[in-house]
Amino acid sequence: MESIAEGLRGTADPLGVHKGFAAVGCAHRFVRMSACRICGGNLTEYVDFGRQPLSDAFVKPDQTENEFFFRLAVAMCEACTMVQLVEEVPRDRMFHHDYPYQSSGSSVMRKHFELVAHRFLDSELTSDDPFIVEIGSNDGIMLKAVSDAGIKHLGVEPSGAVGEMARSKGVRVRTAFFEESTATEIAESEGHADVIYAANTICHIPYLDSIFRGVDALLKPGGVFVFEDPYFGDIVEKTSFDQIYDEHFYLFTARSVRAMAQRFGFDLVDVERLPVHGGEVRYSISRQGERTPTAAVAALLAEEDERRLAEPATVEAFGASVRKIRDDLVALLTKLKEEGRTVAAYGATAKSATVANYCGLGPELVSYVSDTTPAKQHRLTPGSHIPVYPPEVFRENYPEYALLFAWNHADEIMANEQGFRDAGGKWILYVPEVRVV
Ligand code: JHZ
Ligand code: SAH
Ligand code: ZN
Repeated sequence: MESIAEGLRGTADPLGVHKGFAAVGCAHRFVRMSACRICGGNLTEYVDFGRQPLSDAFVKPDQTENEFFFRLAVAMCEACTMVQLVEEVPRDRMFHHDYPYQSSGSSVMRKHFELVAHRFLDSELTSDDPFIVEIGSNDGIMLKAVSDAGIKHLGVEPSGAVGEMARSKGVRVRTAFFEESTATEIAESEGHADVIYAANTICHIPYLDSIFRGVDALLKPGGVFVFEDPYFGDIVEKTSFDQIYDEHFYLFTARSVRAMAQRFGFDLVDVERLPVHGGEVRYSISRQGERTPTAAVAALLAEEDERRLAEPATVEAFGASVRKIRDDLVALLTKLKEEGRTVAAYGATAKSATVANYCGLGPELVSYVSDTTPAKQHRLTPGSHIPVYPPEVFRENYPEYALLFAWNHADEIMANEQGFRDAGGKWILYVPEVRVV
């Protein structure tokens, strides 16, 4: 894989046809990379976003020299259909003591995770010694309610600063990456878990074989492994290509998750579509034969077949829609600049790294990004070097246009920023298409 990946580095047309490689045994416009990270099957590359920085590496203004870049491109496995990145960023470059993303920055997400906690408390924790483990517990957004209910729990979270925030809310956290050895240690020292839960974390972990062995070591008989992540079906439907960045190594479908679960000795027993983060699916997984899959599993698999979600033509069409959004967005922002309009952005999201770097946006087109996260403020966005300021800067002097990078939180943000609208401000959205509202 490395040699082909190297060969494509610095391509002039990142999303275009790699003509030099078109003869690699296929009729489609793709390059065949080597092996699927899940099953070892052949990978077919479809969409290439070119050179990209770490999406959450907000840089100090005097430290722009040493940024890390990698080639961001998406491939699909010809055997198990898992959609995945072709280059893996080492985990400790992304998730370290100062990892800046704080889950609790959105009131909608706080409510979402409180409901998740209560669902487990109400219907999954039926054993004598209930125990829930969360992988990627971040600032404790979900486990806080479990802790408040007095239920035994443990968050496994490698990023130190957010782990500390969780501890300050009364949540127990082990600062570590979850993998087979961590799970075995937890099982030995704390006992086995009724529920292992992860939100927006499993798709971040390339080594899922180790994760499943760890789940097997840690889960009680009859226990359940539940995870929710961005759904490739929504990404294709909405052309939300900004869900593709370093941290999102996998883009799951029910089909690919079921194949993965079966490969590792588990069954996919339930799926639930979720509206959060632009569209996700919550997958429930149990050891093979322990639970009966719900009708929702069969229904989502059938829907994916009907939509031809795993067909090369679908993924190629997605690539074409991505290029259209890029062209439309660049044209709009260029026009606004020529007209002398003021344009800022809202939400220094990880997602926006792909938008800004793929579309070539910088401070000349978007003067700053407003964001509530202290660890991002007064830094520059990765690769694109747009300054990040606290929302007071936005409110004290509204721009004429605001590019909504946190479009997944649109309802919450637009309600909180009614003053911007009242002052004549307009939002720019680019998912599912570029428009001004
Ligand atoms: P938000 C991160 O993605 C990274 P991002 C990660 N890979 C992932 O999967 C998801 O989270 C879960 C700010 N904000 O949630 C806070 C305001 O300023 O879309 C955040 O910086 N005002 C783990 O970064 C950003 O916007 C507000 O009112 O794409 C939102 O980031 C609100 C609501 C948010 O995730
Ligand atoms: N569950 C929260 C946080 C998502 S952010 C939410 O949905 O909002 C992803 C989190 O996973 C980060 O805090 C990151 O540090 C953590 N993480 C990344 N790799 C991990 C691993 N191997 N084990 C446990 N946590 C991990
Ligand atoms: Zn595969």
